Formats: sequence, C-alpha cells, structure tokens
Amino acid sequence: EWNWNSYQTLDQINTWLNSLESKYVGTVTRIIGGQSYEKRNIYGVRVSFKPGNRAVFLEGGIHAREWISPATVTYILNELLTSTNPKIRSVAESRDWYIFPIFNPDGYEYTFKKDRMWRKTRKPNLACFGADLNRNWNYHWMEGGSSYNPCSDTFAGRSAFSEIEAKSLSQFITSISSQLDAYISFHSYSQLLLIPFGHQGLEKPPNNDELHRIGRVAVAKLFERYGTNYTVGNIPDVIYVASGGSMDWVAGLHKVKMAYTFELRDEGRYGFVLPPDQIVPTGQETLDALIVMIEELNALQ
Ligand code: 0X9
Ligand code: ZN
Repeated sequence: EWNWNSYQTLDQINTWLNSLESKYVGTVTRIIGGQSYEKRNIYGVRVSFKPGNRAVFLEGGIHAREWISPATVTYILNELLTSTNPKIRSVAESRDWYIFPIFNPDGYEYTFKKDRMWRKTRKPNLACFGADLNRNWNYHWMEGGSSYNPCSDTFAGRSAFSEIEAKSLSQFITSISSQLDAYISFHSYSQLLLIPFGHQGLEKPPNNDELHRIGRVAVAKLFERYGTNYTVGNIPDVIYVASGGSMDWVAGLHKVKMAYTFELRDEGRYGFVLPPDQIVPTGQETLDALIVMIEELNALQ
C-alpha cells in the first residue's frame, strides 16, 4: 500500500510514478532517464504546470541504503502536485520539475532483498560488486576521496562513466541541461547542506557566496519546523573530499547556477536505518527548505 509511513520498495515507487501520468494528465510525464546494469529502467517524472518555465532537477537514491532519500523525494513530488499551501503552489508552478527518486535501482532492490547496508551499484568487478555511483561522474574524476579498489565502498569505477547508470543518466541530463537552473541531490545521513565542489583543490562555484547565503536561509527555514539543525558548507569543509559526484558534474560541466546536496536526517543515532516515523517530518522540513531555495532562485533572475 502506497504511503509515507513506511519505506516503499522499488516496484511500489515505480508503480506510483507511473500512476501519476494518468492522474495528472498534461502535467506529469513519466520519463525513462537511464538504465541499470541489471537492465532496470531508471524512472522519473517531468512535472510542468505551464509552458515556458525553466527547470529544477531533484535526484534521489544514488546510494542504495539511504532510504530516506527516495522517501523524501517522493514526499516532495507529492506535495508539489497536491499541496494547497499558496507558497508551495506558487513555487511548484514557477518551475518545470525533473524528479528521479531512485538513480540506483539495482542497489536499492538489493538493500530490500539481501543487504540493508549496500551502497553501490551491482556490476561485478573482479572479486567484488558495484561502484559508488557518486564517484563515477566525469568531472575531476578520481581527484580525491575515491578508491581504485573494486571491493571498496567508494570504488569510483574503472573509468569515468564506466557505470551505465551514471553514463545513461548523464546523457539524459545533458539533453535537458539548457533548461536547468537547479540540481539538488538527496543523501543521508549527517544533516548537512553541501555546496560544490568535492574534489581536491580549491575550486568553488562562481556564485559561492550566493549559494552559502541561500543555504543559510534554507537551513534556518528547515530548523523552524522541528528544530532540526543543519550545517551549510562546501563539501571538503563540512564532510570530506569526494570527487566524481553527480552534483559536481552538473555544476562544473553544465554550469547550472544552483547546485546543492542534502545529507538528510539524522546525525547518527539511527544513521541509514532511520525509523519510518521520521519520513513525514523529514519530508516536511526538507520541503520547507526547498521552497525558500527556489523562491531565492526565482528572485535572482
Ligand atoms: O560520500 C558521498 O558521496 C556523500 N556522502 S554519503 O554519506 N551520503 O555517501 C557526500 C557527497 C558529496 N558530494 C559530491 N562530491 N558531489
Ligand atoms: Zn550518499
């Protein structure tokens, strides 16, 4: 049964995404953004309330065990479609939305069937399986925080875009890149709002100060709902050096002006195994933050 009181399986999420097209005819289009090693389609939706809007991309589930990510992304998608709150409605209708709850379907399925703590994709490499899908993108690939060891949880793949999930999704993102003003990626856990870039060295986005300012506004708004504390900063400053991430590729190559990564709840008490009764509160506070981010983005142009 579809709800946000429990974590939903890959099939449940894909069935729900598919159902939206006929429920919101003319507004929601189901998209196949890429393919996985085990030949699954990577499904998403485009939500468009009116013609001519520029777009925002929401990415979830690149790391399999971070279940709160797809749950939050589907929560946000549902609110964008159904909320009657005037602020949410006005932000929702100010943008086209490309929303992909699960970038790594093989890994997500594996966490339900075999190993709750699986992180990577599932393609065999020598003695081990999978690459870290957030280390495989072709922007400063393998420049810190990645491993050459196929058995490591941060294995970057044999080369940039060696993994079909990253390769095919990157082609889709390139095809819509001229529409994109924002790319927001959802991970867990640690309660951080991350700003590019993750590789070694000192590269910062050209609008770094603006991204910090908007980030602080967003986490202040997030705090207002339940008192959840977030820290904002460039990746190496608040978490660790990590190269080859999707957000960095979008920001660095396509120069999308707003790029953030949320590390959602919690701070480690439950970690990746966040109790399902925290899905709705996490969704609400994260939506609060997202709405002010897009209001700030809309005020920029
Ligand atoms: O290590 C990661 O990929 C992320 N942390 S997690 O615990 N969810 O695995 C941090 C991502 C940093 N983002 C980029 N390098 N773009
Ligand atoms: Zn992650």
